[in-house]
Amino acid sequence: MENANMIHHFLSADRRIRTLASHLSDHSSTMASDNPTSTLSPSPTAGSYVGSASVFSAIAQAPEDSILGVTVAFNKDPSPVKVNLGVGAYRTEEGKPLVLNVVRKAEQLLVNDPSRVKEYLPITGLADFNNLSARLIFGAGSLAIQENRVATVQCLSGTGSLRVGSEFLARNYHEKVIYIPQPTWGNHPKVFTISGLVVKYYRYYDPGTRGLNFHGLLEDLSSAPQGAIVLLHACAHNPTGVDPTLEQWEQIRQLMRSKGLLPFFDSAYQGFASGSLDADAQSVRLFVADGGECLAAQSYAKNMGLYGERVGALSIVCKSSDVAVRVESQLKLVIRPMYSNPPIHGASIVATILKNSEMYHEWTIELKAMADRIISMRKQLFDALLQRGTPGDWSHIIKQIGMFTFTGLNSDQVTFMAKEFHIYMTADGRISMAGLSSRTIPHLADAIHAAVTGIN
Ligand code: KET
Repeated sequence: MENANMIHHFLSADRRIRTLASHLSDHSSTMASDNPTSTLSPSPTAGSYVGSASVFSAIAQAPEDSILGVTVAFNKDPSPVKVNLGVGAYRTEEGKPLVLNVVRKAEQLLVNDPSRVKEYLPITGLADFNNLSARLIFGAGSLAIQENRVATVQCLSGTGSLRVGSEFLARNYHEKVIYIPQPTWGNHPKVFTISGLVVKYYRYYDPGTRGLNFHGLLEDLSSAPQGAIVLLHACAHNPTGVDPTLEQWEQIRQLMRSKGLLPFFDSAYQGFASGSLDADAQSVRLFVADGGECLAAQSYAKNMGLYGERVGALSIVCKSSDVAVRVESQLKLVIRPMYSNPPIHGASIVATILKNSEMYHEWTIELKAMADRIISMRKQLFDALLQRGTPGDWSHIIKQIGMFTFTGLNSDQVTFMAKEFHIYMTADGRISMAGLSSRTIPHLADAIHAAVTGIN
C-alpha cells in the first residue's frame, strides 16, 4: 500500500471507531437515564474474571475413543514408517484415501446443475435417497417396499441411523432391552445406552476356534425376554470378521421370530464383505421375506467411500402401510430436536449414483475392486507369516470376512508393536486390512512375528 493510501485507510478506520464509540456512549447514557444507578464501568467491588478459576475446572479429562483415539496417537508419531490399522477406512495400494471415480462424476453433475439449491431438506431427508436406499438393502423386488410397509429416513451415516432408531425404540417400543454381540463395535453400547435402551450381551465369538460361538448365541437368544431387541451385524461382523452361514442365519431367524425378538440390523459394510451388494444383504432379506418387522441402519461410509459426508439411512419394516406412516411420524419427532434435518450433499451423491444404471454399474465395479484388494491383503499377510514361521495358526486371517482381522494379539503385544514398529491398531488386536498395502505387509509381518515370539 502507498503511504498516502495507508494514511487514508487508518484515518477512515479511526473515524469508524470513533463513530461507533459515540453510538455506544449515546446508548449507555440513555440506559443510564432510564436507571440512574446503572453504569458501564465495573464496580470496584465486583469480582474480576481475569485470573479466576474456570467454572469447568472440576471437569475430568475424558479418555480417547478406543477406535478414533488410535488415529490421534498415530498422528502424533513422527516415524516415517508408521502405519495406521486402527480405524476402518479404505486406503489404496499407495496408502492414500480413495474417492471413487463414480463419486467424483456424481459430484461434477451436481455442481454443474444450476437448478440445484441449498434449501433445507425435509426432516426425513431426500425422498429419492430414501427410496433407493431401501431398495439397495431389501432388494429391488422386495414385497415390503411394494406394499409401502417400509419407513425410511435419511440419517447421519450408520451411527446416526443407529442413534435415531434406538431413540425411536426407547420412546415407542414396549421392551427396552437390546442384546448386542460379545464382542461388537465399541460404539454400539454407548449409542444404545444414551438413547435410553438397556444393553445386554449375547455370546458370539469363540476365541478358542476363532469362529462363531453358535451354540452360545442360540442359548442366549433363547433366554432373552419375549420381544427383546437384538442387534445383528448384517455382514462382515466388526471386530471379529466372523459371520453366520446362511443356514445359521435361517436358524437365528426361526428362533427370533418364535420368541418375538425384534431384529435391528447394522449394515455398515454392504458390498465390502463379498464384493456383491446382494450377497451381503442376504441376512437382512431373509428376515424381511417372512413378512415380520425389523429395523436396518445403513451406512455409505465404507461402500461408497463417503466417510466424512455422513450419509446413511434408517429403515423400519412394518406389518402394514398405515403402521409405517405412523412410525415415520414418530421418527420425525426424534430427529427434529436432535439435528432438525440431514445434510443434502452426500445424499444427493448417493441418489445420483443409485438412480443411474450406468453409474450404479460403475460403482459395483469400484466396490468389488476395494473388496478384492482387501481379500488379497489377507492372502499376502497370511503368506508373509507362514514364510517367517511365526508360531500359531494364522488361517483365520484368510477365513475372516470384511474390513478387519481379529488377530488374537493381546493388548501388550499391541502396545509393543506401536512402540517398536510404529504400527497402530485397536487394543483388542483388530487390524483394518483396508489400511494395508503390499509395501507395508512385510513390516507388519515382522512386527507380529516379534510380538508373538517376544511378548506373552
Ligand atoms: N456400524 C459398524 C459395525 C461400524 O463398524 C461402524 C464404523 C459404524 C456402524 C458407523 O459408521 P459411520 O461412519 O457412522 O457410518 N466403524 C469404523 C469407524 C468408527 O469406529 O467410527 C471402525 O470400526 O473403525
